[in-house]
Amino acid sequence: MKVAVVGATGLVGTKMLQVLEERKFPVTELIPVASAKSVGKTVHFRGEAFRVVDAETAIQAKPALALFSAGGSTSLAWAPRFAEAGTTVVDNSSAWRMDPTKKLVVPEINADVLTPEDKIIANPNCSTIQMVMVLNPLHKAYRVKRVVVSTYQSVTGTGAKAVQQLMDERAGREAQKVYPYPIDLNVIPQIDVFLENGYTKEEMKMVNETKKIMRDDTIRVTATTVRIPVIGGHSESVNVEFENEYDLQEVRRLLENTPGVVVVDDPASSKYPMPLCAHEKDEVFVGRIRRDESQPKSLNLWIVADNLRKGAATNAVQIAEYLYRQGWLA
Ligand code: 11C
Repeated sequence: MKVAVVGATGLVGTKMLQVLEERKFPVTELIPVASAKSVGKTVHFRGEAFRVVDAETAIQAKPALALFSAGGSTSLAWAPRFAEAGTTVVDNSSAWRMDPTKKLVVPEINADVLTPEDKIIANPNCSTIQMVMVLNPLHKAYRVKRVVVSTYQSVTGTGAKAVQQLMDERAGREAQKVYPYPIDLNVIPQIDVFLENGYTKEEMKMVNETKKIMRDDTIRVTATTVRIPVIGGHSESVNVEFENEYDLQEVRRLLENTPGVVVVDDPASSKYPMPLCAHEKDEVFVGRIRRDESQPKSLNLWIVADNLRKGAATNAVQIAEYLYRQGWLA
């Protein structure tokens, strides 16, 4: 199958190539696409070098699938053009996620919403994906009423320039600032732009995308999203209030039996999820599972995942695998 990767030279695009290769996705022809300044560069896939082309050239090649990770404005401009040419687009930007005509998919949770007619499919925000992977089985068992989440997010979520800022600051070199402040030895309680309600766009993504993926508008979410000087994964402190009483051992069993989720929770031997351990892993890790003793039917969790993998590239490729298994990729 002909597969285009749009934004192939970025952090997520590079990871998409890696994940397609690792998971042996049946790519017969790879078409790496990037902006004008990267056209002509090469990317590597299965040990071969591929020349980066522009979007127009890629459309003419009529790929069956295009994985997009090139930002919202590129997706708005180009995803419909690919779709018109018969390509199915899995888009990692925020452009289409809350469009009621587009599906927002975490395959383990709601792949069943997809149909052969879906030509532009949205991949959720990384911090939302790892949270709903853990919340969804608990919602089925006890009904989630309210979630209070604080995130500790890796600089890889911003992109290669942010990783460079952190590394330059750490090495004492002159750093080009992607963030408004130094990120090394700092914590920045702002991810993306502020909205009129005082929340950031990242925070409202967690509120709105959670309801859409879990198909329940009654779930109340409040979020504080924070950038920390870490690479390797996003971490989240999550407090959940349920409609129904739960049993702590059953919560553990439910999570242990959830595909894609790994419980790492042995406080006696200081075992809990950390970005250092989640880095380059496809699973979502959960630990520090404990009762919120301040109010009934409430639970505290600590959730960590590699934001470039399950939070982006792996989830997108899993959507593509689902479409392929259904026979919907022409
Ligand atoms: C971050 N979550 O860590 C963001 C990156 O809507 O796909 C992904 C933004 C998005 O900065």
